[in-house]
Amino acid sequence: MTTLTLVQGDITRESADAIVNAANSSLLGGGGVDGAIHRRGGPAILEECRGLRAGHLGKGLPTGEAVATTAGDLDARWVIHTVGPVWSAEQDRSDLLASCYRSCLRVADELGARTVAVPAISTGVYSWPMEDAARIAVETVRATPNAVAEVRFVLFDARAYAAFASRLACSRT
Ligand code: AR6
Repeated sequence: MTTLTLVQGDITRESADAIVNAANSSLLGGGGVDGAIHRRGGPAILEECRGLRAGHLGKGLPTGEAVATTAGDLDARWVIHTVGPVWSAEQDRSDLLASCYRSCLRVADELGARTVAVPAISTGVYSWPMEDAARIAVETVRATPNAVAEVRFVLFDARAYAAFASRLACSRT
């Protein structure tokens, strides 16, 4: 049984078996969580990402999928990189966002990670509305069978924390 927990803060300060990165398909870095992870995690993460791009991920990591690398200097064993969908008002991309969480849990299981810290994927640069993203995140983790003991959502600000807290409360009833 997976326990879902919430903390407000910077995900790069967390201690966990695996830390999820809200990456882009290039796996070569960016802003937001991605920038922070590469800054604090150091060059070993980027080096391994480059290796993935030179190998089986030559075209990049598709949206909704996930892949693990070392966590470098972070207080974790692995970073699990996933690529969220860009929010679209015209097209329902919810399943791709749900797929990010499912893929991360599958990779975490394969690694044997027991604690996983996860950001609110797609809610920054990719503009997904926070309440809807929280609903998808919580529902998907609850509905996905896995061996992870704790999925810890790490929310950057009070608004994101409140959205996840209210969704977590809903799904308990
Ligand atoms: N710790 C926890 N949450 C954070 C942190 C942090 N250090 N920094 C930002 N957030 P984003 P996306 C929150 O933009 O929307 C990058 O350039 C942020 O407030 O990191 O999936 C990638 O390379 C927001 O709620 O990810 C991609 O190109 C959430 O984390 C693109 O952004 C996600 O924001 C991915 O965009």
